Amino acid sequence: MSFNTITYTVEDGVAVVTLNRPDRLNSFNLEMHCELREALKCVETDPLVRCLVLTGAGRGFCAGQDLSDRKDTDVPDLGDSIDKNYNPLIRKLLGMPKPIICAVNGVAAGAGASLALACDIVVAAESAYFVQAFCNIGLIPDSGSTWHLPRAVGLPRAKGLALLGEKLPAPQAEEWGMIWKSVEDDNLMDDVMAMARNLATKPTKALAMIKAALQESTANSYHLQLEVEKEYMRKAGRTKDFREGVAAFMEKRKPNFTGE
Ligand code: T3D
Repeated sequence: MSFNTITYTVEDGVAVVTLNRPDRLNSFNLEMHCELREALKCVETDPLVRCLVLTGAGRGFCAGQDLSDRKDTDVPDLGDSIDKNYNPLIRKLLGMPKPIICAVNGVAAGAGASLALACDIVVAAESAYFVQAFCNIGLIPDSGSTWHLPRAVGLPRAKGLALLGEKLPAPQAEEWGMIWKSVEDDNLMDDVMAMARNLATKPTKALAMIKAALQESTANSYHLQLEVEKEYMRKAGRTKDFREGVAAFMEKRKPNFTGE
């Protein structure tokens, strides 16, 4: 599949989407939004894809909105931009019925940081950092950051990050529980791809239900969540992969999950 602002490859059940505007630190323009939407549709519908890796080309992961597209507009309707592009993107990631690993190869700023936080597992290079850059240009955190940040790091740290707009180095983001882990720069893609290939061999439908149940828990009472678990458990019990998992356990062999 050929794109201008991203690359898209599939191998061993893993789709890799690379944001590819390195001279602008992979910041978003409209074309990148459109192409990413297209790629995510492929990830969702291609049964051969069972895990997505999202990363960036060059020295940055993503610097959020391309600000050169905003410089000539006096009073832009940014709500419209959020409504048409950023919110649908974040909703697509949250609802993706397959696990998503974000390989943060360098700076993740503005909506780029929000994008990373909307993925399921974030692995960052040690030299990478996160910046809630919005306050530095008179904006507010978007693309789910005001929701994800306080839940990930607690309100006091979320406020510090969002109000100060300072760099949060990847190792500290790991220490604060904002990301899964930081790894040596040279190991980032090897570690991420090993994790992705492993996830692509797991029972994909159960993983999708795990994502959904955890997501739903944030809005539910404890008792309601027990009901949510019951319903997903019912569905999981009807999958082919569950039968395979039990059979493999009983036969003392490795399961061969097909994602069905
Ligand atoms: O507008 C809407 O639709 C609403 C939604 C908004 C969502 C948002 O994301 S708002 C936040 C937008 N992003 C930012 O404010 C971040 C701006 N960038 C920076 O603060 C810094 O570039 C970084 C902290 C990310 C990295 O700093 P540094 O020193 O490593 O790199 P640099 O020299 O600043 O940037 C390198 C190049 O990338 C440079 O271009 P040049 O001079 O080499 O030609 C720079 O202009 C360009 N670049 C970086 N970020 C952006 C960008 N160009 C356009 N837009 C960017 N966001």
